[in-house]
Amino acid sequence: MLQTISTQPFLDQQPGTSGLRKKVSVFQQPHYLENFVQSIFDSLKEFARKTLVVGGDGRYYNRTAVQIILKMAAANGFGRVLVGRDGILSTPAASCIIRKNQAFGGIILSASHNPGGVKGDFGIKYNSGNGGPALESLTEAIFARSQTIQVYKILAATDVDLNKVGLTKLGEMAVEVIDSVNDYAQLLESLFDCDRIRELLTNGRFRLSIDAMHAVTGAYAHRLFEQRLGATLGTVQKGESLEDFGGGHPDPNLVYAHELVARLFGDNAPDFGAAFDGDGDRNMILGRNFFVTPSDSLAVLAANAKLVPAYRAGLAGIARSMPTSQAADRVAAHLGIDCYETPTGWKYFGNLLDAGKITLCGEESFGTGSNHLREKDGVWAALFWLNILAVRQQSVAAIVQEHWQMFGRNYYTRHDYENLESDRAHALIQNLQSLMPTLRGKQFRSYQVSGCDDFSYTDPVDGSISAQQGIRLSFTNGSRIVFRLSGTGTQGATLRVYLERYEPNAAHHRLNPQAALKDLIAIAAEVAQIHAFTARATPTVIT
Ligand code: VG1
Ligand code: CO
Repeated sequence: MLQTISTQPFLDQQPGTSGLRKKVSVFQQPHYLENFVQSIFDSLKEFARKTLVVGGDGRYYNRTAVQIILKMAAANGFGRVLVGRDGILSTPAASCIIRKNQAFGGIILSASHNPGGVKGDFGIKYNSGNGGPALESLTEAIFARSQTIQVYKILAATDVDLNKVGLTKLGEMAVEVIDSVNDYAQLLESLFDCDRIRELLTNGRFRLSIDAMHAVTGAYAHRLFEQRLGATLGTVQKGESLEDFGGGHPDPNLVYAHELVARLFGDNAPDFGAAFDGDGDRNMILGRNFFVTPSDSLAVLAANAKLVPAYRAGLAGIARSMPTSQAADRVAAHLGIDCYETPTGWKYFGNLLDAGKITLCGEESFGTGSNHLREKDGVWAALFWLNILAVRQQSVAAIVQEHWQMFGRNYYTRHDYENLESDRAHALIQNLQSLMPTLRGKQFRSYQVSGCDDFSYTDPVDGSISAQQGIRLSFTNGSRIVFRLSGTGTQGATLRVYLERYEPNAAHHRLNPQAALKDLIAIAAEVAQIHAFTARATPTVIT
């Protein structure tokens, strides 16, 4: 039975960098999720009888939310929903399913790398028919709608059984429960030289270690690395997906993936390690005793793309988010292709990918991807690296060091000050904005400021403008400091400070990045008065 339920707007439903993310308890308020879902549907046009994809990273509240969304999709007139078994789809798998089935769009339930569980975070976002996150114009329309919403539509029906693959009906709407892994695994296998990767993984010498962090990639990693590519059982650690990620913080970086880091930097370390985040779109790449920064990873993948069957014909172009290091720019210049600089967030790559202007893209925040999907893709990045290793038969460290010799090294680090009082964080940014016009030409230690601006992006495909995307401080020697506030947190504010220095001389390529960037770190603190504004002596996370 179709029900039209009266409701009142919640005023805080503004999507951030990647959808609406809040504490689980916020989503559990009566009507909260329903309001947002109806706001999505009200902002879309002509979807009657079309196909919607639904799935999430399996965190607490995923099951409840999926059932609500199915009943609302039926009540709003979708013809068919494709839903992952048990409501599970990694973010890249959801993107794959939308594209493969030419669906109208999809709803992805995830708060990505944020902790899960009853006390953790939950999130929801809409992806369009290209498989990518909704563009800003749409997320703004959804937010505007959420502020005036009066009613939502839902079918009164019993829950759909999502345990088994197969077809059922919900009112007039078909519900197809699909295997969460198949199509995605097939797509990835079509991109890489799987025979060579299999040879590498089964030669008895090479050792691989994957950390799924008790999040969504467990099933995907078991299937691909162990079952399909022959890695020994046990290669995938923490492969069991848990609603609270085992109490962990499923963020694949040096701080939160410390067990994998300990393994790769310990005695008898494996040759290659990778970890993925809550929803499977982020990756961290490690070699034996070696950490590959995400910015370097993008550059190395681009420089070696021709070793991978799917990219053998070469790259159309590369894009990176603005705070990502300029290592990829050097590869693009070398290859004679364009390099685009976009605001933070994967949605800004979509138009460039759709228009065929780029083939690879990436972010410093452990995100790498290509035109095979419209989301970043953790497992894809690990396979790309394995393909390169299988062909080049060198260690990760040797490949990256050779890369630096050829292109120079972009020393890079990000300092996060998490959970700040929101007013303090905004005051710091406002202060920087007011300083901007005065900084040009100023000398700090051996660094002279060549420019300072608040990054504004004009999309080269649709001409849309996104302003105030982060304050950039550039220096005459090519170094940069970027300041911006996170748009994915659910508590207080997080200040991110991104630091980068270019070092052409190979004799100076073996420094610890924190030491190599010491002066810039001090300049950032001085210019932005970080300690005064945040009342913090040190960052909470350094990556
Ligand atoms: C962060 C990252 C950004 C990434 C976004 C979503 O955003 O910095 O690069 O695209 O998370 O990633 P912010 O606004 O907190 O800096 V995910 O894996 O959370 O979907
Ligand atoms: Co993620």
